[in-house]
Amino acid sequence: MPKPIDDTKTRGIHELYAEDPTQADELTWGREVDPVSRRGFLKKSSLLAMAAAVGGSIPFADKMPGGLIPAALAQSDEPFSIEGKEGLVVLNDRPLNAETPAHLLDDDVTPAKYMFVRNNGIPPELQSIDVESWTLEITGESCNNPTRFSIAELKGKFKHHTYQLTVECGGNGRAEFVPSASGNQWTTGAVACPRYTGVRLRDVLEACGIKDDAIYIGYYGADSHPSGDPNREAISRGVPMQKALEDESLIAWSMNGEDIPYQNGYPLRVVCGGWPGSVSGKWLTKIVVRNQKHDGNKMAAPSYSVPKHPVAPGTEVPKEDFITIHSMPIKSLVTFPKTGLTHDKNKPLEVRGHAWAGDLSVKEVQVSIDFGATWQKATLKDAPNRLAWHRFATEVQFPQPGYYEIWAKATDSDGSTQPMVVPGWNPKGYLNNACHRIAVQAV
Ligand SMILES: Nc1nc2c(c(=O)[nH]1)N[C@H]1C(S)=C(S)[C@@H](COP(=O)(O)O)O[C@H]1N2
Ligand SMILES: [Mo]
Repeated sequence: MPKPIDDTKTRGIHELYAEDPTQADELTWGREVDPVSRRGFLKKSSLLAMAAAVGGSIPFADKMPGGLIPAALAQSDEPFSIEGKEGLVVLNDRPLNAETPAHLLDDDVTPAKYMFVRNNGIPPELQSIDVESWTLEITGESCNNPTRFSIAELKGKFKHHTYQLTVECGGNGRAEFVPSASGNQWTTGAVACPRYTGVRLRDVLEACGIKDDAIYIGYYGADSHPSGDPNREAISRGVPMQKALEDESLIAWSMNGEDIPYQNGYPLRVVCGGWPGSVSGKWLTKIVVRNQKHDGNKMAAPSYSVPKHPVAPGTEVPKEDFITIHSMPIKSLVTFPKTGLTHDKNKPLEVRGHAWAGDLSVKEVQVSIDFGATWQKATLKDAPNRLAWHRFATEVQFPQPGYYEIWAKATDSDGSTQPMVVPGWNPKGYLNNACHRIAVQAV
């Protein structure tokens, strides 16, 4: 047996076993330790440090094989990263969901690598995606001439349009609701505003003939339901005809002048900016024109729906009392500086970010450094086009050293302003547009 552990000395658990050769021989884990990786942690540091790292003493420490990576560290210490999306915080890996820290959203146009990923199911395998043979079918009971287009045909037959479009998950900000709502615990990073190129949904639908009774469209994608059941879609949502026929509603094959990233829907996606991201179907294979509200997976309440009337936190809401979310509410994000900055109090500090307002535009952004007691107006740029976010910027000056918070508050063109506190609790935790706050130390 190994000797009793003396955790006051700086020596690794592996060394404890090394004093007993019989025991050590059985320790295959121990021999696989890579000294330069975080696994080396166990070799080089004391049991005390390991206990601190896992958040408590380890009563059975003497039974732990040398080099064993405590599960607590294996899970948290080695951040899982998505190819091409380094820097995103993974909230769930089955299905994959990852958000972008606020300071990585500072670009006017969100780079592909910083666009969040929200998957409801299992994407089609990348190797199985063949752009040449990919087709989009336009059909449904309210489509006169159901047609199947290759991507080359879409590109050849219809005029190309490029718009910068805000895509925000309806559940962005969910993490702040109390009582908490199930689902990805998004903080602030399920939003992006890249530039999409494609053809107008309207042009394609009109070419196929829209019947007079058409009221809704629905999309289908090539991803599969997490259960693997081929008869269930991962998600199949849509928008009322009026939204589908807007100039900015696109069937896009390109993002920022390149192929759409695999996780964001390569090779083809719908983009309807300003509405919950869930209406912008990825890996697009089919659009149906409907004479009723589309009834695909996640169209029905409580998915992407909120109570018709305000409810007390924790209330159980009957299905018939929900309405489907349409335009997203006014919101803003401070993207510079990064929260936690230490700043020389004698110098002004530039503060900047973005504000967006669903189908509306942004009228004003204000910034506060005194917990909302006073506000200063930021400079606000026009959006490059409808449904794109606006850039805001200002300078703040700290009166004395100490801890400050920078708060940003936007107002939309209808006069609605972001709330200071988490707004209307709802069962699924949608539409949290509370003011974003970041921390700064002035020295
Ligand atoms: N086919 C398909 N389309 C989809 C989804 C999906 O899981 N499958 N997720 C939706 C949701 S809920 C959101 S918020 C956006 C996210 O887009 P992104 O992953 O490109 O950021 O895609 C939407 N379109
Ligand atoms: Mo979403």
